[in-house]
Amino acid sequence: MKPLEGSTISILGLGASGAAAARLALIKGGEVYVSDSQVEPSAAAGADELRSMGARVELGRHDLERVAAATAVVVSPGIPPDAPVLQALEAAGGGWVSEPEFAFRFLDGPLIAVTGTNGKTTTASMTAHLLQESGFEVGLGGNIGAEFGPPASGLALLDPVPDWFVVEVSSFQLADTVDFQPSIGVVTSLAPDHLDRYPSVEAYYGDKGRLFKNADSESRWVLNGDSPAVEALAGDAPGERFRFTTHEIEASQLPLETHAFVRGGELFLRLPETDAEPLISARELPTLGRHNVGNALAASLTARLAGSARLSLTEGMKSFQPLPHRLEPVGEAGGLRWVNDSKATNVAATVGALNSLEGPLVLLLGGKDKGEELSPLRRALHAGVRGVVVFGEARYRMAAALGESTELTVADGSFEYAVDAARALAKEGDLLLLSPACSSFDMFPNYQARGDRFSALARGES
Ligand code: UMA
Repeated sequence: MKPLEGSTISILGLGASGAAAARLALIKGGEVYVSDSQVEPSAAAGADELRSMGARVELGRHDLERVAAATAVVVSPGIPPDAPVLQALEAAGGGWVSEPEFAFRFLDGPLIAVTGTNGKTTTASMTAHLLQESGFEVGLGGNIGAEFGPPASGLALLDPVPDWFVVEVSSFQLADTVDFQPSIGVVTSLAPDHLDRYPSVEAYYGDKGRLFKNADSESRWVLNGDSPAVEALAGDAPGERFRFTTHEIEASQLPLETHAFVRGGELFLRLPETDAEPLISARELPTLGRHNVGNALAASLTARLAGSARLSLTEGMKSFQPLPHRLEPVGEAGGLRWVNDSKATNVAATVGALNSLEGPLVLLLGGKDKGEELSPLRRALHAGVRGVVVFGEARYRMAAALGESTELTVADGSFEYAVDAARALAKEGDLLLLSPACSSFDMFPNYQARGDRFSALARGES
């Protein structure tokens, strides 16, 4: 008998999560009702396939009676707890679970769950890559997005079952977990975020903290040792803690509870009762920036705990492909090191890039103006920033915000014209950084197209 035979499963939302959860529920024998408040949700194209598999799919409304009568309700992460359907369900005495919680019930192998405000996608991808390089079969997915892997429910259908599941989980997905229990849980960083959905930072951290809800003595936790907020999140949860720090630490001063660190520009691991193991020099990492050193330490520590050998970690780190459009080194045309950070579509992301890169660099800033407060950009301009070129719709407001804090060019022309202006400001060996702090829609269909154009110029294409 299939595990969900005789059960009715109601899936709220027909995006990537809803479609994957519905497939899983159908294959496991459940009677499935999928509903979405929109008439044309993002995965509407999959509705016919789900119907052909036996699901009842309703677009444009949720039938609360059906939802409330289900054995289990699976909610998509984009549906906030104050959505009318959840409010009504709560009022009717019903509960719901998140999509990764539902998937977890069918994951037939050990799970690494990676969360954190920043760095979770790179860390999850690198962990999966390092494990693969060590000969493990890995299923990578979750919040990470379709470009890199399926939702957790898609992983639950992998055949054969991989040696490890590596799942990126967001706070929205941790929110409605019950039994979710990773073998290894990773927290890359913690900072205020998503305050459009959460009433307070504490509420956001509260959902992140659910990673530790089912901790037991077998649990292993990889934690950012530089973040008191991460430490507080773990609290007194049971399990063994492994911490990484991006600070340079002298051998004599290395705290016992630090297991991944940097010494003399080199990344090291040191597991309990073993000597320190050198991995790779920070300069040899294919990823750029200080925060990516932290991500590499987190990923290598996690992969080591999951069974990777040291030598394969070193090889794996060298062969890791940086994620596209995120501080991605893309070429060296004109003696400059071109860095595509086109995914930085808001001020905070660009400030993060600047904090992470020492320079010398020339920054390309601009695009469609989202009306954000721009003063943090001015404060983030450090001594390594040789100059800034502002372009696109936001250029005049950017120029006004930066004032005379840097060598500034206002590019009144095309994207290519702006890139040429940046080249003119730069000196041999500089980083040419596209980290625009704006969306791309004034000049491109999306941030990927903007990054692709920049990468083509970096390769010397016209
Ligand atoms: N909807 C209803 N009823 C409502 C409100 C909304 O039916 O009352 C519907 C919407 O019309 C929509 C669906 O619910 O069709 C919501 O879908 P979704 O937003 O959950 O989208 P998915 O395609 O399932 O994508 C989600 C994650 N999106 C969000 O958390 C917002 C994806 O993360 C994730 O890759 C995917 O599940 C698979 O796990 C994206 C993301 O931006 C990449 N995540 C945030 C982040 O990383 O910061 C959290």
